[in-house]
Amino acid sequence: MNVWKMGGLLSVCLAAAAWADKGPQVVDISKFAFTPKEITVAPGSKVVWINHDEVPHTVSGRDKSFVSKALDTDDRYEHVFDKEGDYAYFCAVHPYMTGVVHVRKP
Ligand SMILES: [Cu+2]
Repeated sequence: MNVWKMGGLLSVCLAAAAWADKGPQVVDISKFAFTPKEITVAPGSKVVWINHDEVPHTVSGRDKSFVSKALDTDDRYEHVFDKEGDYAYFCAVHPYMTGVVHVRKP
């Protein structure tokens, strides 16, 4: 294998590592909304929701693959998404609050 090829492979590996090492993706729950409303993460990524409102909210997956308890102020809920797909969720207390987690290979 020549040096150029190795360099190319190395940068691909580094790019993949950088993606995986981004740490948990945070969704803020504030003013009765999920922000950002849509996020895209790589398989195996952890997503953390934090409730900044003074009222309880939940994070409830439409397919029920992830469902939080009622989150009080400053409570957080985390879930690791292993499989690719589009995961729509809502707040069970306020069903008009919706969001989506897209899980895609980088
Ligand atoms: Cu809510």
